[in-house]
Amino acid sequence: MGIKDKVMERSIDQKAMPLMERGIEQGIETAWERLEKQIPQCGYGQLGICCTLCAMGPCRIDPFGGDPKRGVCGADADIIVARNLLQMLAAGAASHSDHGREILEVALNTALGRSQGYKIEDKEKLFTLAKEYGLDIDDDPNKTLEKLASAMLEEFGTIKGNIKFVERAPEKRKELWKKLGIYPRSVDREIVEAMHRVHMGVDNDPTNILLHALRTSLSDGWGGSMMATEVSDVLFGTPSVKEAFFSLAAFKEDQVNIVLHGHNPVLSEMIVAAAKEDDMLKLAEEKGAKGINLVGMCCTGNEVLMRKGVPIAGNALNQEIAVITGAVEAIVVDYQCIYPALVDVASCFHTKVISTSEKAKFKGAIHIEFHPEKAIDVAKEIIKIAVENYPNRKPKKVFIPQEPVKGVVGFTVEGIKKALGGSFSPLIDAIKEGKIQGACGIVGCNNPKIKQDYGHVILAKKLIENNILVVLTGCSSIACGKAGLMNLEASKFAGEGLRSVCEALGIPPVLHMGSCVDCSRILVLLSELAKELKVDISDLPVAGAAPEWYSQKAVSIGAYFVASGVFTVLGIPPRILGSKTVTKLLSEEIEDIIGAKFAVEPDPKKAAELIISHINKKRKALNI
Ligand code: SF4
Ligand code: MSK
Repeated sequence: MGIKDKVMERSIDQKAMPLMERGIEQGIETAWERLEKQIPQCGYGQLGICCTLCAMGPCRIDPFGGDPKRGVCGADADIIVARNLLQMLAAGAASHSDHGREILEVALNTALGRSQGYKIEDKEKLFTLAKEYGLDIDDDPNKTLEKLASAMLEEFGTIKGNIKFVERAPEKRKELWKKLGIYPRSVDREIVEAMHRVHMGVDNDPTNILLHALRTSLSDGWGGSMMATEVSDVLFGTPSVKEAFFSLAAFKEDQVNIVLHGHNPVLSEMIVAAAKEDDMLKLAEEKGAKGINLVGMCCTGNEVLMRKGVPIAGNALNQEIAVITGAVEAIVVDYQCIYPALVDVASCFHTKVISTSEKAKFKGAIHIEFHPEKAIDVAKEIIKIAVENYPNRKPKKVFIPQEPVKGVVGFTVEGIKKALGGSFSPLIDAIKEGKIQGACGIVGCNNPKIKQDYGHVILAKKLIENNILVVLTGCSSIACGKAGLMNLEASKFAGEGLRSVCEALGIPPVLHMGSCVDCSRILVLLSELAKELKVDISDLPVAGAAPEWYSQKAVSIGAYFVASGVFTVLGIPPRILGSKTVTKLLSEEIEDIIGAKFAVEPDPKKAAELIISHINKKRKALNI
């Protein structure tokens, strides 16, 4: 197969393709080459029937019903599959929630005057949250922030037995969670208990294991992630609707290019602030650059895109390709979704990889540790390294695609409500009238097993064509942004009803709602709509999808969507097919228990059909 054909098999990202070709020509190994070297991947692993939990193993189960039927301890396929799934989910819930805890720690340090460069950007939200937590509002907002951050931090290990934000769910849903014994108690507790249950000889009932998986995911979605989103809004500002630029064309030939990659906005926000300061700009000028160009990647990119309008280069599979532009002076990483191989690709160019979190170090990277009390100093130190690296750029190696793709981003629950004139009634009316048939949250990652962005973009196009409003987070939103679906003109791809609503409101038919932790915004939106209609979330004509997911966090997101009552379609099969019991439970029986289920459909056109028929079913049940 020729290089062009190979690239077209790998991605639909037009701006990335010429760079991918260059990478192949230059023999630079990326995720696609590494996947090829892994083929065939282990069949036991894919089915989830390999257990490495204890030193009596590793054990594997015969997928055809022969021997071995059990591991050394006696665990069968059902136990092994359920435990593996719970362990994967717990890592995802922990990642989101630990991110949330760090935001709260920065908030607390800011309130106590112990941080550098941070301030309260959204006082109104601070006061609203404080009231929700039953706290008094002080004359000094920092006092209120101190109390709020402390109250939230306490909920990570609280003994009071519940997480405040969970109360935002509709009554019927909460009652169901209580009845099933999966009302999340505290963030850390559910994750620690998950790790306890997967220890050899603890939870050996697959249904019981999966119920705890749902509870753990709820402590993420309605707990750790929601706290991360809300307090990031307080500290850095609640996003507002703004123009945005997507794709690898966001790099600039005559400026110092710095990529902000990972998930947590605490340092990247300070880099955004510091890059505007005179001393940094002067240094760039001294080094022959016309400025400092910050460009986002993955969810750190989404955070600074939504709040500060920083252009975004791409999603997970673009991270290595970005370096191949030869125009990246530094790629600054915090944590999650950062390929360790990034350092190897960077070594082919002048690019410096700078790690910043004490919990996420990379062999071969420069480590400059972030601490909130000297955040601006750290940000400047990092920018300085990048600027000083600018003269090392080799012009012959530089290739930057032209013209970033324009779009509109910055949609929050508050923002959507405001755009609708202060209440969700117009949206509900449009749904009742059938102008909008329903809504779908498309979330999650890239995975080289699926043509990059194809799953996200084709699914989104099919849904809007059928008058289904699409809301997006994470890499999915970046995929649709790069494909031009966030442009106001993208309404032309929407069905007549949805198009008329979008044109009247001046919004695109697919709405960027933020980073992975901001899936919590989707939960709040669903809850508000359900309350307005006086129904449960599971009654709404809505669905979720993760067409190209790869990460443990996506397992947690998918589980809290389903546990919250949202039918969810996955484009990549989870590693559960080695157990008929677990597969049947999650794809069929769970619907009678929790009001929603999972489906697996790698073809986005067929996934759209599943979602459309689900939404029709829900509309019918609601008599609309
Ligand atoms: Fe094998 Fe059981 Fe140990 Fe897993 S927990 S590795 S199945 S002995
Ligand atoms: S960055 S979790 S690859 S969405 Fe949030 Fe993208 Fe998935 Fe990471």
